[in-house]
Amino acid sequence: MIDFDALAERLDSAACHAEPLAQLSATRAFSLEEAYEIQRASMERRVHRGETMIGVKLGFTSRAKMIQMGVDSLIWGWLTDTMLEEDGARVALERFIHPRVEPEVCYLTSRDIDCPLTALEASRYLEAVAPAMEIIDSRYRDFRFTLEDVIADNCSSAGLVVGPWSRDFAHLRNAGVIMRVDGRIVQTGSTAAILGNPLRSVVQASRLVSESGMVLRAGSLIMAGAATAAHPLVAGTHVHCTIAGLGSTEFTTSRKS
Ligand code: OOG
Ligand code: MG
Repeated sequence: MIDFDALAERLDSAACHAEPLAQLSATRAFSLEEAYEIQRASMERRVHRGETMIGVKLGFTSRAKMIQMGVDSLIWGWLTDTMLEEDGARVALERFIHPRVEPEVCYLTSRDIDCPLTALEASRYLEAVAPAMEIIDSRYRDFRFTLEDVIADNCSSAGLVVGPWSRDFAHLRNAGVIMRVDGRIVQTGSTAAILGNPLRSVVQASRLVSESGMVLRAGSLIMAGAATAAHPLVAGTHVHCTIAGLGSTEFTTSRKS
């Protein structure tokens, strides 16, 4: 039997102390189902500490991300309140191990989701959409992992910044995405890179959450997954992401102390 709590504790402690650890799968292989059990146990630790669940994130919804990380399946994890940064925030990097940033689309739900939705239904469960960036930070050494490892590690979730909300869902099918660091373009792409249309991430989130017997409460965030590969985050820089027709979001990283 796998001791889910013990493995969750190791990942949680790596996150709390910003200390990388070896891939869990190097010691003992485990299945995808077991990986989600470890993820769930690590989320329970966070909730026990007082963190609140604010939504879910999808990962590997774009080819660019799958290629960058060498994996080929959609994954999902949880977002908590301590991960959320204000738009325009100054983000301290000390709490991360080797953070990266990636441009995303974030949805806000208007109703509880407890069953798989079709694309047509999905938009009726949405309140708003916003340009966003995710800060990912693998707890594994060298940012290297198997699919099972990264799922256990709550899909590298570490932070997110969400821009202004709007209700313009339709044109997001193929909107240009530009991410800049200190004014220099570091990634460009299209929201079409996210499952062909980021609304499909809502469909997938509804399926994954309901299949695991959970409910995504009204007012939750759904991070649709990165439109491009991720970019390393360094101290003392300004990071800006624009999605055509939707708006932009930004943050700065504090200088090394
Ligand atoms: C896993 C998380 C993937 C995305 O948007 O595709 C992800 C990772 O790359 O470490 O968040
Ligand atoms: Mg992401």
